[in-house]
Amino acid sequence: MSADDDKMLAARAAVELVTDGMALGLGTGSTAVFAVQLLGERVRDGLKIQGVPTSESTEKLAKSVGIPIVTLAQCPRLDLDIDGADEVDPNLCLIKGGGGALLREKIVAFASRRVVIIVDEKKLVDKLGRFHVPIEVIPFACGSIQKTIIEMGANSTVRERDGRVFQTDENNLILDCDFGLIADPRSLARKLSLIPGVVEHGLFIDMVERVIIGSNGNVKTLTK
Ligand code: A5P
Repeated sequence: MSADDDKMLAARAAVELVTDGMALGLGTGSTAVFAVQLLGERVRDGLKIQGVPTSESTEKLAKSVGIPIVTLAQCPRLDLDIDGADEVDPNLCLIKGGGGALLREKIVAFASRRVVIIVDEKKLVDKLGRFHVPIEVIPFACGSIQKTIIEMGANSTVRERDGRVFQTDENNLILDCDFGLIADPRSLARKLSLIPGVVEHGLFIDMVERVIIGSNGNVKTLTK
């Protein structure tokens, strides 16, 4: 079984939770892609849903597979959000943002009654932090935020993609921050949110109802 097979298994289990009439959050990343494709198959078979995509790439994919798209203005509360994650700890706290979509992902998760995370087993960790925490910042504040991160005892790099500075869907920058293993993710999340110019960070605390894990051909579920 490859990681992709396990991602697909987790996505399939999450998509089975979807019923007629639901408004869904559509996540971003390679695992969420499987979920959106599977949802598209069910839509072709007659399932009636609406989706709020968490990125421009997901919006493009969702449209291509026939999922009706709505905005949060049209549909401010969603029934279920299905998304991936970069790390998951035993308390179901997450690091997200490896794909750069953490801001819209967190907004959509917050707007959702249930958040279901789909991962392969490699994403499970005892403590968050080996994956560097992505922080979305407005460009004007980038230098001073990097200095603040250093003063907090961490290092950061401005994310690049294909040799160019990466810009988010909201035209912001991402700082990938190495805090080491994070003893208290809740406290770090609070501190980061207080820094002016930080638009959002990739620590998702107390947002998740369940994590569905594809693991060597089997599906496991973690709930709180
Ligand atoms: C996108 O910004 C991220 O939060 C993704 O959800 C996360 O990086 C997981 O992506 P994969 O499913 O590709 O690992």
